Amino acid sequence: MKKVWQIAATTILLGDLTIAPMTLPASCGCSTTCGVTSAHAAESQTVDLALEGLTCASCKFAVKAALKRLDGVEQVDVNYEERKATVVYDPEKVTPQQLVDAVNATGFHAELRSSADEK
Ligand SMILES: [Cu+2]
Repeated sequence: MKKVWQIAATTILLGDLTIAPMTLPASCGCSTTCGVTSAHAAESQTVDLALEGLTCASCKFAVKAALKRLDGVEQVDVNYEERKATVVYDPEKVTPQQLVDAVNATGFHAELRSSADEK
């Protein structure tokens, strides 16, 4: 009976890993903090962008589309009233500066806002 439970636990653990355990340490830059068993899908970060140039409520869809087009962007929320975009992204694929550049390329203006101390 005990053995059955152990097998089940091992299966669940492997199921959480999106990258094979063998390849993880090589591509992982944070082995000291996360260890090999942590799933790297959970490493997403959130950043807030202050937006300028939005003239109507539908401008936010243009900003949102520009951000979503980037590889590594997982979630985008644009708040027209607050002139703010909240972006969940994979820091291994895209940088906050690239997010800003993508918005600026559409004709709007974005600036990084520190969201770390708002948590
Ligand atoms: Cu508009």
